[in-house]
Amino acid sequence: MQAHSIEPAQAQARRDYYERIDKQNLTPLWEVLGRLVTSTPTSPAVAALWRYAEIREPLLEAGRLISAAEAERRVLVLENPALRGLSAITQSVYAGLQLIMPGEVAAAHRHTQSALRLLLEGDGAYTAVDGERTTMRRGDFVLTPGWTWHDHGNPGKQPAIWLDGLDIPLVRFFDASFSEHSSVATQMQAKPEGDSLKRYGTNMLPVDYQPARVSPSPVFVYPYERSREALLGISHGEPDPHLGFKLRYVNPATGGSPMPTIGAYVQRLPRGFETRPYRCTDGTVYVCLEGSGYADINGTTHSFGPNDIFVVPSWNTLRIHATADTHLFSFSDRPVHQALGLWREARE
Ligand code: GTQ
Repeated sequence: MQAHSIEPAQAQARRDYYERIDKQNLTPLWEVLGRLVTSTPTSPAVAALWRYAEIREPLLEAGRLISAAEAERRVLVLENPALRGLSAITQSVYAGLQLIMPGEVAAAHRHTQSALRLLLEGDGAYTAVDGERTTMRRGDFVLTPGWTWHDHGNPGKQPAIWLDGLDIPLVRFFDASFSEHSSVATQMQAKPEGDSLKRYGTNMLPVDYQPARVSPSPVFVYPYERSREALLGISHGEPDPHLGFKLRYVNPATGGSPMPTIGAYVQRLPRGFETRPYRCTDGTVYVCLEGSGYADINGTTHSFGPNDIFVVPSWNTLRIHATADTHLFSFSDRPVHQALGLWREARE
């Protein structure tokens, strides 16, 4: 509402009126319109960074306080400091750090929420999706698409820690959560490990395969070894001034995002490179896989190193200064913005 000057009597009459209609669950739009329809996004989320070195010990402590079996999923949720209590790192996206101790399993279940994993430490743990196991190594990006059965385990000797990314807040917004437990803790291995990667992840598809219109990737793992090789292979010539050398993970059968609600990306910033100011509507979670640097988010600088995680809310201005050759994994709800015609970016 524009600032019109009004008589005190008129102001009082309006207040009385608001009070009367309030009892009927009515409210005047003209008092709130400016806050509803903003000229640019005004996310209540704030930028934040979690230093791996500072959260690793508390996470391992959880390993002594509660078993994976008791917890079902032993996870510390990374809550946006401005959205405490909502289990959300942005308005639409959830992130957490999951710990599985040697010999433990996290029992099979499925839910409509889509999930990704990014292994940070403890090579040798696995995630099984619909009867196929994937052994994870650091930096591997693993999918558990909505409504797929999944369980995790750690046959190794070291604690396994990975980043979980889910669309929990988005599914909550749509009131569309369904879940169920499996009758078995650990799924039968219906297929040999690597089966889906061979069928769908080598620039070929099963001859009669037809992806559904909205379908997650049939590939459940994007090994870091391959993504890393791709990044190194394209790192010649001039990096994009805003993004460096950046690739997006795709559903190889459609070219779309790995899962309908979650997009994922990996980028390389050469040592000394400084990105130009960049904004986009998809609030994004970043994880440093290699290197180090400074993320300047809306004018506040956060230093980061390996395994550190930071969040850049919608329409915050991001600049990254790499102080070593740096690889950043990131994920967001960009596919949803794009499907709904809402996605925007601005490059200065
Ligand atoms: O591993 O299935 O961080 O269901 C949150 C919910 C992980 C999982 C989370 C989950 C999972």
